[in-house]
Order: sequence, then C-alpha cells, then structure tokens
Amino acid sequence: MKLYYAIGACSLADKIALAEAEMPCDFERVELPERVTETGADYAAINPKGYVPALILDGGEMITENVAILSWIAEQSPKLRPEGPLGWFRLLEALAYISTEVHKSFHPFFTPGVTEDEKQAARELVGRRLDYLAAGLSDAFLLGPQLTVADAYLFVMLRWAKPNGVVLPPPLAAFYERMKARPTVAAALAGEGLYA
Ligand SMILES: N[C@@H](CCC(=O)N[C@@H](CS)C(=O)NCC(=O)O)C(=O)O
Repeated sequence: MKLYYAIGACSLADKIALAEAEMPCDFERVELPERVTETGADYAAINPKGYVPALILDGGEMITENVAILSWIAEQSPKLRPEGPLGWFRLLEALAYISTEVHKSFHPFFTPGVTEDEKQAARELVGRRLDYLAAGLSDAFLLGPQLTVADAYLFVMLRWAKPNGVVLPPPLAAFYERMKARPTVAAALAGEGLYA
C-alpha cells in the first residue's frame, strides 16, 4: 500500500489514521504545484486529479479523496469509527463537514493573489465552522470518547488555523493538545519534518 502525500497537506490526516490503525504503508512525497513525486514520477499520470492524497491499495486500485480514504481506513479498523447503528453515518457526517465546510474554507489562504479582505472573510468563515464543532465537543474526541478517523482530519485543519490567524475556540485548543500528545500524531508530524 502506498500513500501519495505532500508536506503539511491534508494527506497528513491519512498518515495519522493509518498509524492509529497500525496499518503499514509506504509513503511517496509529491511536490506541489509541480506535481512531481520524490522518485521523479509525473503525479498527474498517477492521479489525474493532480492533488493529494491518493492511496494505492495492495491490489493496485487507487482511492482518492480524504473522505473516501479515511472511510476505507475506518472500514479496515473498526476501532476508528463510532459504534452504534448510526456510527457510519455520524462518521460520514463529520468527514463531509470537515471536507466541504472546513477544509474548503481554507482555500483563500492557499490561493495566490487573494486580498487581505478575502482572507479576513475566510478567517471568519473558518471560525464559524470551528465554533460549530467546538459547541458539540462534549467528549475527548469529536464523535465520543474514542478516537475516529475524523479526529485525524480535524487535527490537520486545526494545525492550519493558527498560522492563518484563526483563533481556536477553547474546546478545540484542548482537543488539539490531546491529539498532539499522541505518539501517532507526533510521529506523523516528525516524518514530514513538521511541528504541531
Ligand atoms: N477533494 C480533495 C482535496 C484535496 C486537497 O485539497 N489537496 C491539496 C492539499 S491539502 C492539494 O493537493 N492541492 C494541490 C492542488 O490542488 O493542486 C480531498 O478532499 O481529498
């Protein structure tokens, strides 16, 4: 199995989830925006979407999109998804929210030529999206007392927040510290030469 990733990108969530699942995986770095991998391969020829992450399964099939990759990891490792009859749907609900409402709201910070006013609007929007999550965080993790793959994705979003001027609501700041203290998270960060 191999994960194509970029340093500090949303693919870090998949690395954390794979580590939590104790699933061995090779990693190949993609340089963005050049779309060349560390072995010199043309990434666009591997994944025509051109962006990370992409997970190549042992059988050769490729899964793209964080929501799909993280769901697949949770399917392999049931401890990483919530229990109960609505467990899967609560997980998809959380992953979809993080992907479409939080992750996408960071877009102006990564887009050249964006004005300071547009960045400020994005800061406020991300803040509102995070406030919603903070208000519902009544346990150690987003979906209860046990860590799920959604927590790995949320951690990466929170890691992006601070350098872009988004102040974390206190429950999410505490969540961030809890995640940061996990050996899997520390190892995933160190593997990319990053700090929390
Ligand atoms: N819809 C994709 C978006 C992934 C995405 O935004 N990847 C970013 C890094 S976090 C990327 O590769 N950007 C480079 C590009 O779009 O060219 C997903 O949820 O997996």
